[in-house]
Amino acid sequence: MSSVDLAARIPNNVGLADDRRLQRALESWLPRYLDWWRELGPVEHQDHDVFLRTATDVGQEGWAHFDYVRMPDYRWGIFLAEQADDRRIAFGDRRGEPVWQEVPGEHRAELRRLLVVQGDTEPASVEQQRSLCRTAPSLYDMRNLFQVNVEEGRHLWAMVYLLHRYFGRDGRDEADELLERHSGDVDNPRILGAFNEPTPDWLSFYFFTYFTDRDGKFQLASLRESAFDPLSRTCDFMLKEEAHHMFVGATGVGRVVQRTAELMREHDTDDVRPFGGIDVATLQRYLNFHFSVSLDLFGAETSTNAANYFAAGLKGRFQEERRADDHRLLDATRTVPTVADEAIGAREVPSLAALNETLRDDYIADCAKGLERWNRTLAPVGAELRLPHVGFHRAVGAFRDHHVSPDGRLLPEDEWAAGVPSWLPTPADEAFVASLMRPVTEPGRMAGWVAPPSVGINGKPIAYEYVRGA
Ligand code: BYC
Repeated sequence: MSSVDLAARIPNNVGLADDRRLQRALESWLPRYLDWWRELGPVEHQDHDVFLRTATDVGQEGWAHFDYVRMPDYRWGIFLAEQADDRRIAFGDRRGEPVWQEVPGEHRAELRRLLVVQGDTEPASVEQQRSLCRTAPSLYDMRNLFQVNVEEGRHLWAMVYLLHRYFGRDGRDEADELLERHSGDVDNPRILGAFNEPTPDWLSFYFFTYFTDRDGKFQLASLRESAFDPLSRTCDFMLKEEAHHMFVGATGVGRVVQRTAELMREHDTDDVRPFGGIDVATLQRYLNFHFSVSLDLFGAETSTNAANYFAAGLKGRFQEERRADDHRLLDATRTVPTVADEAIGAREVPSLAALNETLRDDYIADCAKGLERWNRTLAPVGAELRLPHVGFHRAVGAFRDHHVSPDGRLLPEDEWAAGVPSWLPTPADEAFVASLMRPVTEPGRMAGWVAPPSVGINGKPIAYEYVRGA
């Protein structure tokens, strides 16, 4: 592909047509990306027309258009939110100074690391979800899955753009490696734990998009605060797309909950499995799993990395500028959980060291909102879902080597082992959920375990043929 064709193939607002060096870098990366997409993207329907949203602009009046497209022909673009006039660093040691348009030498390694960790999650999730299209509960859902997948692909592009444009040879190497690590690969896994877990069924997919994509929202919102302006602007735009991914999770779980409540009412029982529904106890176990592995994504309660990122202006807090403090945190303290003397307690630490915990707190508060909505559906049938204790089933941080029940009791090994089948999905749960995963491809029809959505996509009816020929 010639450079001119390349710039036309990749919608962008970064002046790609005039940047020969970047064109050359992307010219060699694009075919690798497409190979990766063909090999590790969705296992089926690659040659079918899918009704997809494509980002085309960053303007106020419409930033995307909807049309049928074959996924390998999707125009993965590069978009940064518009540059603000005179934007200043909002936090850390250099608060008040102008933001950076280039990478300062002293922060190169840390910024590269942040881009790589962020970039790594995006293709990882596509890999995790690649088989789900075989068992979609409706064409509407299949299309949403593909929408999430192509946009995660675009988010990879966003990080790869920054690596190629600002990090020279190292950046190019990192961009290549983003296509070489694979989710669950024993020799070359993805960087963060949750992205090596399989997403084998649609219940897992809905919980993943609710809980794990929401980590994405909070991490991207923190990186949007960055003094490195191109990163900030990139994340700002990614967050627009991310909102839909969380919508898929929130409404997906909500529709399952609704169906479960209907069956409970209809048959006057909690045990809706014989009627093809997913019982609340099973939903709670899936929720417990996805919430706890997503909590791990925020890192340890205290982190020198996080303190350094903040002091340097690389990564802020969620909604940094709305916070009523000095945005430097040099004297501030807060408490973080600890496990000492066989009890869960708290210790006071510098707030700067505890930024991962602060972001995790904000995230937990956001997660709780969806549960309130689901519980409004469950209340009439006398059921409820709960977020487990923050220490439950954790592999990172203070709780790592301890066993904590969902209601927050520190447990000896044997009590933990006895409780696990009631707290986390069992092989029998997984087999039951798998047994429900039968594809439904007739427009407008839904699998029996999930209620229909309340509206279709972009003004189209629910019965629209969102994937043609599936
Ligand atoms: N698994 O100092 P600590 C998304 C490592 S999701 C494995 O506490 P730090 C999306 C850590 O790297 C958002 N390793 O860590 C969602 C560190 O290693 P090094 C992704 C872990 O640096 C759905 C060491 O342990 N974006 O977008 O404060 C679909 C010490 O830990 C884990 C980001 O995460 C783990 N869970 O915090 C698609 C933003 N946790 O450096 C997409 C960028 C920690 O000593 N990343 N470690 O070798 C960051 O800001 C930070 O790297 C982290 C970790 C918050 C992840």
